[in-house]
Amino acid sequence: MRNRHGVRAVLAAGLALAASLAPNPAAAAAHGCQGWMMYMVNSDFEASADGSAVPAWCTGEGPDAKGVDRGVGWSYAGANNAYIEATTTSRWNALTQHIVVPRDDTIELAAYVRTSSSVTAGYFGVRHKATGAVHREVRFGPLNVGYQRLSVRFPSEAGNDYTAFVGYWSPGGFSWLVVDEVTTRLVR
Ligand SMILES: [Ca+2]
Repeated sequence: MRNRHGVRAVLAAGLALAASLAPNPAAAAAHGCQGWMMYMVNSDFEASADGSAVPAWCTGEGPDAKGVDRGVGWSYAGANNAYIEATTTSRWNALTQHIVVPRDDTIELAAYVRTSSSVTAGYFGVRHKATGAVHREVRFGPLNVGYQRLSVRFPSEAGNDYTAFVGYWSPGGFSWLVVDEVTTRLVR
């Protein structure tokens, strides 16, 4: 298993002049961690000014590091992916984005996720935004043999907002999660 710290050190030392990526207009127009209707904004994490922030996503759940890997070979598709990296805590950390549902329907939320071998309590799904109550979720981990596709289907009610989340309870010590291509679609 590659050491993410090592990869990041190499990046900092040798790729300081990495080519900038094409901006994502949708991400630039978004506020905070707000999606655009039922669609995820910056769903592929290709929009990232410097890797320290995750445009259109909220990173406030949990104390550990979150950001974007830019062009370091960790993505599922494109050049970039988002990451969570914990060192010594045993806390919940997650990336989140709100989904605004235009009508009653069924929506599938999917993502590609990979983790260190120590991650056994990962969760991916949606909450009710207003209450924070989990609406649908799947548990995962470890996903240490490569990216795996996760998905949940949830009934949606017009006028209710939901919060998509992907994260894990850190086992303590060094652990990480990488995620890419977070998408939604109507299920017919
Ligand atoms: Ca990507």
